[in-house]
Amino acid sequence: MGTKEKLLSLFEEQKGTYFSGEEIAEKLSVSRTAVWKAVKNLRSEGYEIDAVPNKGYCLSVHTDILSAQGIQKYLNPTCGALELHVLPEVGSTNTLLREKANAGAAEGCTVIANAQTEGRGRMGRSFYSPTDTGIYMSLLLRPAAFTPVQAMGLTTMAAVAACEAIEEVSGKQAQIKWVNDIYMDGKKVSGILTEAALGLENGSLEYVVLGIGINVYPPKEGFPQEISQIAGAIFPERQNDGKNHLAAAFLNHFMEYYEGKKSADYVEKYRERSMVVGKEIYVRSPDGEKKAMALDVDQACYLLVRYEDGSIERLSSGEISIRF
Ligand code: BT5
Repeated sequence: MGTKEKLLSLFEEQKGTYFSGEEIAEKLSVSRTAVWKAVKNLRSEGYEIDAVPNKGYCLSVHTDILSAQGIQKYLNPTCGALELHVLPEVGSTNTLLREKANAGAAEGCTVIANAQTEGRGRMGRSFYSPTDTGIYMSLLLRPAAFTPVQAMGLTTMAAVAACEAIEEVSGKQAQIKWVNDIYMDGKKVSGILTEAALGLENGSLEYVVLGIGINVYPPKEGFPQEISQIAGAIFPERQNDGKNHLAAAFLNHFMEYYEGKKSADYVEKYRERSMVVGKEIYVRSPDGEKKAMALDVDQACYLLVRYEDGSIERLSSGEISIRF
């Protein structure tokens, strides 16, 4: 770690606390000039650092920039093996992590970006990922003992973990629209994209890249028109550590399920938060839309629906819509 990174750790650990230049130099075992340069570099990256004569330097509690140091301070020991790579902007964190996985990256490698230029959704759709207001994160998993079918449960775990993280940090209730969309107050605030790589010879699971995008704050110019009726943000305005805390809370909750440290019944928790069960929905297929009643989400996270002609179908994936 360079001086700038070490200084950021110190500041993030004790946000709002003043440290004299001398104290910092001593703690980091560097010269005062090096401290001054690191402060200057952090400021150029957008960190609000107050400097007061006789008091020293202090990172403002209003600073909310995604960083490994800022996330690390909220992580539980279950996340000990995660290796965080936080970048200002990437095409897609899922694409970058798949490249890393193909090159041999270990389980726990996590790519987090402040913005994406080619954020991806399911089935070739895009995920709007503007700078500074959201979290775009991908986590590499190599669940050796999982079958590809069991790996489908990872999306369910992630959806529950995302709701729990949002509820922990915002104090507000989040809901899940089957399969993988997280809603608050009728607006989509998060989406999950799980991609698996299978071995060519035996079809075994090589790795899973679990990607999640979270709209933490409303984008500065608002959401683009195409999604302005659908998309929402968790907080109306900036919070102290909103993004770093939320990113860590998601990793904490997810890793507890993944490592089996928390009740295995994440499916029950998924059901409790389902916004479709008991509602009239429309099931989309290449032939058009069909009206149905969503009856239940079963143990394998399939959606049970009853059509108007009384027939029942068990959907494993696909598209549904709800008319509010
Ligand atoms: C998803 O797809 O919602 C999964 C999104 C996953 C994004 C993460 S970010 C980190 C990682 N890297 C990636 O490249 N991707 C993952 P889907 O269910 O197909 O929903 C896509 C649809 O949601 C779009 O067609 C829009 O209607 C809507 N949408 C796009 N951007 C949105 C946003 N920021 N917030 C809410 N809705 C959005």
